[in-house]
Amino acid sequence: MGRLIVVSNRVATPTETKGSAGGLAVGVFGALKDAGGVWFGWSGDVVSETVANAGPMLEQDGAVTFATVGLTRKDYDQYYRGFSNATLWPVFHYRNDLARYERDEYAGYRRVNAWLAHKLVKLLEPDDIIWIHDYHLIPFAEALRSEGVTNRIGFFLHIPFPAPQILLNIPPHEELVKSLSCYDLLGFQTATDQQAFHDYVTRHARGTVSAGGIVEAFGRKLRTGVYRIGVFPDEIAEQAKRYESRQHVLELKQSLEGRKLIMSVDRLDYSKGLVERFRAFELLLERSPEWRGNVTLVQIAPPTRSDVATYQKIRQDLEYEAGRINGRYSGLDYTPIRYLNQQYDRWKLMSLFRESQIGFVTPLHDGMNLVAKEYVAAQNPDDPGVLVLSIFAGAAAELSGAVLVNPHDAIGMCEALQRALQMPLDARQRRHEINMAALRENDLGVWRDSFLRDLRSVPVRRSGEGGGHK
Ligand code: ADQ
Repeated sequence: MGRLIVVSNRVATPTETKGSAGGLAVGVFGALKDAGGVWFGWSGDVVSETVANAGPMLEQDGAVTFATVGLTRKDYDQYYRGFSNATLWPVFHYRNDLARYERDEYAGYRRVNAWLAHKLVKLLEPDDIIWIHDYHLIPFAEALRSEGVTNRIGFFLHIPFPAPQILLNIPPHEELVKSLSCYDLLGFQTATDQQAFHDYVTRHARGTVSAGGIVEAFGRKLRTGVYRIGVFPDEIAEQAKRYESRQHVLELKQSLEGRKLIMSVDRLDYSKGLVERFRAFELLLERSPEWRGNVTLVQIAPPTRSDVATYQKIRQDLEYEAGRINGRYSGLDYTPIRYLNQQYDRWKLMSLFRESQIGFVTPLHDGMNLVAKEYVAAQNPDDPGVLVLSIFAGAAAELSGAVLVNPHDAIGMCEALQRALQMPLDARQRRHEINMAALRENDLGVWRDSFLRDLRSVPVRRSGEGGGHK
């Protein structure tokens, strides 16, 4: 079996892959350790041109090499802050209104992909398989192919793939899909995302799709599949239980003074439906005075991409809403919304989930949403909380034990909160069992192993087939 090469925008450090690191880092690192290989990508540092060109920096941990490069300010601005996060991210989350398109940023995006691919070529061996992650790196395989690389290359998209009419908003949409067709295997989070890609291929690229997700387009043949990213539910359950008697949990319990607790945790991002969530909670207090003083919403949302203008705006909006609602319903000893802009230790978060009666997860669009899965896994089976989940999270397709909501329907969300707050124990336990069974059947290991199994089964190219293949 050949080595595994993983490429992602950011590379976890060897320490982050152990202990309490989040889903992807643990999942991918597990596969890297088994097969041996390289994890390649951006270090997260903005550096001078000389330093950037001197890379990659190599760090060895057993059979795994961590290979990282720094980005220059211009590359960071055009590739990361620009085309990736101000064009692709909003459009792929159906927010054309927040997207911008700048030709020079797109050129920078392609340039950085080509530069990164060139750096990786030197580290490759003939029978390596290569797994590229996410929207920052769509042109990566095309760049590798143009350097003559014939290895098997797979791509997993962590975020939604938009319906064709939405994708058309990005002027070079055809080039992007053409770049995607240079992979051997394309993985999506849900059947809806896969279908959206197929629709583009058949309606806008004169391509064909046949059984088993075989796509022919732009003179190339590739395979698509659905691989739902998961968590390791039993590990989360165990750690959440282990942490439940720690100081932070005791302090939280004491401060709630017997009030019910609704928990929400997200990166501070406009795709996560935070403003809609706050308004639904406000409506609960407005329409059901009996809950005033008796229920608290804890929203944990550390800022991300804070140098992108749209992220500064969502932060301001949310601060305004939290202040407004708290001004309206606080008492001397009661604050309805506790809004915390902080990163928390993973196991600490899980133990807080375990203390709460509701996990309130309401994205407007989300590839999967691991927080929803973590919330379920962290519950105490003897007295589980209820997951109130947006129909627009990929996770909604699997978690049929959740109370599903449309985040654009404030009254509907408010009613769902009421229902969840009053749900009897046996109904909560039944829903929890259904959700846990789904998480166990499709855990993080299944996601990783099925993607890699399918990638390994793709017929290998002959040399000379690197550029366009058929
Ligand atoms: P994200 O948009 O980051 O991921 P999500 O899937 O919820 O969304 O993952 C966030 C992770 O960060 C979770 O593991 C969560 O526990 C952790 N996290 C969030 N806030 C935290 C905090 N304050 N402190 C510590 N940890 C925190 C993208 C896509 C998703 C897709 C994932 C994985 O947008 O749709 O599910 O990738 O494919």
